[in-house]
Amino acid sequence: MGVLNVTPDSFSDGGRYLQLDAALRRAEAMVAEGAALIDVGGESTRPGAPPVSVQEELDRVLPVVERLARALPVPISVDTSKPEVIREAARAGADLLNDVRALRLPGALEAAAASGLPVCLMHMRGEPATMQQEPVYADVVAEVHAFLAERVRACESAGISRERILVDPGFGFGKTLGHNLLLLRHLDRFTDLAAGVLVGISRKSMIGALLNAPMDDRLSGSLAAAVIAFWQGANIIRAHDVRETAQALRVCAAARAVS
Ligand code: 9MG
Repeated sequence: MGVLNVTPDSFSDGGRYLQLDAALRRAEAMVAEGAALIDVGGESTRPGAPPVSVQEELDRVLPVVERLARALPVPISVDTSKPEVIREAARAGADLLNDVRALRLPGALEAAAASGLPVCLMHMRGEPATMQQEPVYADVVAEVHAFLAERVRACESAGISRERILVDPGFGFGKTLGHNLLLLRHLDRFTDLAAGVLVGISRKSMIGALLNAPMDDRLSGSLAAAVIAFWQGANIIRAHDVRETAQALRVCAAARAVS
């Protein structure tokens, strides 16, 4: 899954039309590099990132989703928590809803169920602004698993069947480095919950902390984490460096295919 951020700082070269072209070019490049899915997001989930209004998120995301859905041969995922964006993105041609709040905002579950689209439910402790303030768990793997199991049940009650659900432990979302490592080490425990497991570890601060490396020097660490996640049962890896990630995963898949 290639990451396509459509926040103002991601394509800063002019007005919305130029940004649309730039977003399409970036998405096409990721598909050429091996992305099987493109994740479009209009609101940053980085710690401390400012919230975005519904209208602003719609304005950022919808034209891109419409354009990519027509132009690309791969499914388009939309990274959003807002019911209004879920509804409009589905109309615009989105194929997957990726929600870091696991459809907990009022109306989000109903909007997702009505869309008929598959969903990715991610675990996050707190909100992006505060989530990294000393998160505490007695047993992070058990607690994240229980949270995701509850959200899967909520989806099923709302009419979203298990075959349409992916789960994601939410690396870096309200977790210390130790919590993230435990989740990675025991990722296979999450494969019993739904149709698949999605993870996003690419360039995250856990890689930076382990390697003492800035954002632009986290490729090797991100690839190591992607390989571990894949080997532990992850089906979809959300990544910025698509070419390198796809190559690493092809090697893993080949090794797993032989007996
Ligand atoms: C939007 N976004 C940022 N990080 C993410 C992650 O780790 N997983 C998912 N599903 N979405 C993410």
